Amino acid sequence: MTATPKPDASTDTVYDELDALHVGALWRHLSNLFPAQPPARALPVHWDYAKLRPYMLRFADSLSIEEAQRRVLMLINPGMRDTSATVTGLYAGIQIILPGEQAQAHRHSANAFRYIIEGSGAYTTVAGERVHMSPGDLLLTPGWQWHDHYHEGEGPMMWLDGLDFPLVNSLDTAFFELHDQTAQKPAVPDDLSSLQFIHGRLNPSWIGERSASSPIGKYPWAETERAFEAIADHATGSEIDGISLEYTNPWTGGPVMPTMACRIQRLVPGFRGAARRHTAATILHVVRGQGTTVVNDQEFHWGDKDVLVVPSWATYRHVNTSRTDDAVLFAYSNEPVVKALGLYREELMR
Ligand code: GTQ
Repeated sequence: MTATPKPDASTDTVYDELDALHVGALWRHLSNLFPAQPPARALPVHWDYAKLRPYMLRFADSLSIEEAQRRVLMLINPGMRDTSATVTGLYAGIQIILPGEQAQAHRHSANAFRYIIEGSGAYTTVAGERVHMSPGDLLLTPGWQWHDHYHEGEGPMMWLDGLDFPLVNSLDTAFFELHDQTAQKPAVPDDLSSLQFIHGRLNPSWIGERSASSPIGKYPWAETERAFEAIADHATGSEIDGISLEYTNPWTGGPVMPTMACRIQRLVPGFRGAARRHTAATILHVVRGQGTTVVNDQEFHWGDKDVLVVPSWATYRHVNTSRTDDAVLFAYSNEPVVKALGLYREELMR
């Protein structure tokens, strides 16, 4: 007895009929939906700051801050154009503001920070606190806090914006509001949160409210430098990331925001890092120095102020190519999200 042959599913219209019913057949999607390893959606990318800077200045000349609201060039990963992400869950942009310009007050549910690249004399007002900016400072704007920027100094001021909007948007949790005033009125003394909280392990005990994000408006470069100088060459640091220090939330000792961890890394002259991969996605900004980062066998040669992306599960290692000068990298990642969800894995490559 011969078995009746099954109808050839691929030649009839059954899948179109299912599609119209909003139904899919798992057997046709199994390997896409359950890849053996994280698919490389985000590509490793390097942005040369020297190439971007002329465009920043050109738009500063030709586009008013009122028109733009924020004058920012977005660093978009070629593998993630549909979401304007720089890497999974994260975004980086370069913002420029000129003397006398006021960037409109607004707020959004996405968390944000700024890492100051060049210029002086601007401040951002975050929830009524004016936070003054200098190169190397890290400024936080946790989700839903009003923020606006003003430049009262001279010359253009530029900084790196880091936001988690690709994650927030993917969760359909994005909200946005314009303030009814262009600029917020100061409600507390300038830089109050940094003055109160920055002193090592001394927290102000009278402040009872514990926020999910760090209450510190600014982690000044002077403090970062003081830490590096104190550690000096007494410690060798991590074999992968060098003398890597994490900016912390004083309430928890953990990451500065629930979705983003921020670090600063000093790679000593001639540093050759060990190779590793992990499931956190990282964005690196070169504070100063020259080096090479090898990502999945692709070599990226970086210099002052460049930006570089290391996607999830990409193998990477850092080299400081100078024999005389330190390299300093500012790094942020989605590690807190990946760890909170139990999805963190790492592997040291030997
Ligand atoms: O400065 O508030 O790069 O709201 C993207 C969104 C900067 C800002 C960005 C923003 C800002």
